[in-house]
Amino acid sequence: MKQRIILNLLLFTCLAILIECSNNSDKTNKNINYRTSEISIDGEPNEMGWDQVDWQPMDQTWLGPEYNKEDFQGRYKLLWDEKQLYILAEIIDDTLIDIYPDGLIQYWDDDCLEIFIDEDASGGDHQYNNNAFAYHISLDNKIVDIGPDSIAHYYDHIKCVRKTTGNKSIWELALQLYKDDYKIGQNNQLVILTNLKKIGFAIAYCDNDNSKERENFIGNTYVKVPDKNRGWIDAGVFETLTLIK
Ligand SMILES: [Ca+2]
Ligand SMILES: [Ca+2]
Ligand SMILES: [Ca+2]
Ligand SMILES: [Ca+2]
Repeated sequence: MKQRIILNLLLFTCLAILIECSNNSDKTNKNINYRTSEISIDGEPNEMGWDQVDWQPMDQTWLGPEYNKEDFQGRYKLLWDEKQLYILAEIIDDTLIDIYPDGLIQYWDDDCLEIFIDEDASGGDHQYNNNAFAYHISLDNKIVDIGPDSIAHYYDHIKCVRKTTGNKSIWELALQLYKDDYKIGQNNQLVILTNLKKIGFAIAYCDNDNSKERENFIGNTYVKVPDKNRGWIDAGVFETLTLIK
């Protein structure tokens, strides 16, 4: 009897460890490959470069109740070259809505793709500074983040083309990186990317189908703390990725 209790305890411990490991995707040992072909930002992922990298899942619920596969499915790929990071996102969403036409008002409550980038993988607070950026990309291609003045601003750091067929959208993006001393309206120096450079990265989708506020917020990375909607404040929840040539 005693042996059976010990065995059960051991099994339970192993199971708990396995669940923790599967939830907590390795945030430090992921790589981004250098593009093996030119990437044309046209919403058509027909480049050889995209074929040669694997899809990564967007399946971590940051906000909202459970959802089904008709409501949302998301996955993404990444590539880089010296001047930009390339992002391909495939989103299945049953209803696309843009109920707040002013791009600077409640933009997170419309369907939008969100890209989080921390140029030097420093982690830390970025709510009202440029230690990291949280770009919201709307269905009509407006790129918005909150600036150090705590006001939402448009940015031109991302070129994005979305093509939607039925319930599937392909978002193809090229993103330029800037240092934490970035200043709105000034002549900022683009960061030149290099082999083995580490960056902080996360991607998420705000899914709204027929509500005043977004119904779900689904990201790519497991957030340990109970408040999982931390990406727009804390770059410490991003994944650290290494650029590999
Ligand atoms: Ca393309
Ligand atoms: Ca949906
Ligand atoms: Ca930083
Ligand atoms: Ca939607």
